[in-house]
Amino acid sequence: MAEIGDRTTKAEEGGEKISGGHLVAKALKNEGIDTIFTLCGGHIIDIYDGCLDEGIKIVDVRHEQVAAHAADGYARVTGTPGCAVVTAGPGTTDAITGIANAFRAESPMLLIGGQGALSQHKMGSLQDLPHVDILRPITKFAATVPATERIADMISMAFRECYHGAPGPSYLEIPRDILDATVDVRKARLPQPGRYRASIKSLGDPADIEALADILGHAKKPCVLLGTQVWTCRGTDAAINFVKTLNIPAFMNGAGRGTLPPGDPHHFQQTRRYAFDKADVIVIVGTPFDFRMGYGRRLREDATVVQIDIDYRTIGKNRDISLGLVGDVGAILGAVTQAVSGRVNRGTNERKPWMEELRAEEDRLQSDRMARLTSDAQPIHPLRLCYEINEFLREDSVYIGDGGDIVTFSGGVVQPKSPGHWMDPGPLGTLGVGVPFAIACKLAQPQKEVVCLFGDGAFTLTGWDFETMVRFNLPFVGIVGNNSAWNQIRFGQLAKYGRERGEIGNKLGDVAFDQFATMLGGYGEEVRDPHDIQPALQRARASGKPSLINVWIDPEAYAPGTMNQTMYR
Ligand SMILES: Cc1ncc(C[n+]2csc(CCOP(=O)(O)OP(=O)(O)O)c2C)c(N)n1
Ligand SMILES: [Mg+2]
Repeated sequence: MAEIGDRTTKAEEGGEKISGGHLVAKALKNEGIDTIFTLCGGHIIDIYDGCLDEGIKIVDVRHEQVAAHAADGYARVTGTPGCAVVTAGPGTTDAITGIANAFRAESPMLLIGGQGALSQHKMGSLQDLPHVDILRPITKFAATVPATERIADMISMAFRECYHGAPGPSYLEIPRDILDATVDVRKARLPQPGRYRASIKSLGDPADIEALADILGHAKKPCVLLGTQVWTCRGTDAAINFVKTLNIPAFMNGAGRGTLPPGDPHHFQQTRRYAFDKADVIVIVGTPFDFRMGYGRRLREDATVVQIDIDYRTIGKNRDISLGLVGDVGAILGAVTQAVSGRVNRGTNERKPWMEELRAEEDRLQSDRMARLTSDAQPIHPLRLCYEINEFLREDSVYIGDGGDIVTFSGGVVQPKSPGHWMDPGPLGTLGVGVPFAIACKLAQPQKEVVCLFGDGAFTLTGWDFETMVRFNLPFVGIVGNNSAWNQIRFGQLAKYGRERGEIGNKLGDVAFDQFATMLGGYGEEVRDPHDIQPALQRARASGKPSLINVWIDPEAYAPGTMNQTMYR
């Protein structure tokens, strides 16, 4: 009888044999992957068998979109690429939203998909679709594995491509007969760990490092925006050193949030527009001039604008710049800081008035909104909910935002306390990332707390995988800002079409998400009085279970960002 455990077998003619699924698992392990996210299908089961042998954890979810988002999230949290494995046809099309999200968010991951047998190519096999053609525009690499011997080789290729410029997803389709076949181990190319791709920590042009050191040394009113790539490149320490050595006020966005903790003298949040309007030098690090930046139009016209990015295609896009540097943003910031020492650096003393000016404005804006943040109104004002969540967060709490208006509100209020502790979908604006990100986050770092704020609409897109969190024992604090509507869209419709015609296609039922949580074996509570928010959150934390606190919020309150609707412009 064949032994379960190691399915590589000695064939009678001598050579050791290995099946395609086991080659997949070996290649994943060589890349440092310890977990795959998947939903089963007959086309891919040999991969599971290989994962058992290699000790790779199999996290089986209820929808392939969740598998793909979780792989994206896992990559963001761990710094190694994520991996989702899905079956052919609908399994693959279900995963597409997750791949698209990772593509726009510059998140490295591999999607492995099943396909009908090569021997039945284009004959109409079950679940056959042109997956590679479908995936190509939203991946950095998409290909079919043509032979079992090439499986591990092509996986290494796919990972290499994930790191071409800004990171992103790759896709590999493995036909069923190619995956299930066994081949002579000696004939299969099996790239060895650490030997099939190189470091991409490039510094760019050394002359540009000197030029930037010069610009910054002489700047009177500089500011810096630390974007997502600061975290992607794990450039946090370099960024902090840069900001402190040069005494530059810093704003943070995306995964760059938390680079500096709230309360740090260089941490600014409310005054970004003010600073972009007044600064003489603006350094944009690892974030594109897209809709979140008003396509670069909100920067003072005559300011010296410097852009640092891993992707050459982002530099100077939508707005002319004074200087661009392409490379690893952490490495570049480190080099610039070093280049500044021994040069003119107005930082320490001469920028004091500029820092004070910004701080005074920051304090003024904060006190202006304090009344709304602490409002006792019922129904609960969304700002009050966000305020309470911010108070609730600990240093180790990873905050995930998944929703429309309620998450826009939270963007101005919730401040992660440490680097890498903020997760949002990124520029694709995908609703439904919350549960999959929470799964990935808690699996990757069980010692940390995960706090996720959902819109009531967003939660339902992937909410059934709350059950996966129960099944895998992944406690987290979930909060649903429940306004029984797709409110961010509803606002725009009401503004455009009025009350009578504006409430079409955007209202939802009053769903008891707390009961949904308890039904699935989690912890649930509902909250109507603002004073009950904090105690309910504390009880959710203490429950040690996946939880949903269903907070009924005012459907007639809208975030300023929603009212400006800049995301569509
Ligand atoms: C997958 C997906 N579908 C649709 C949208 C468009 N959209 C953006 S915000 C929004 C409303 C979100 O509603 P909810 O999650 O309840 O949050 P709320 O705005 O009510 O606070 C919608 C439908 C989107 N961004 N992503
Ligand atoms: Mg809603």
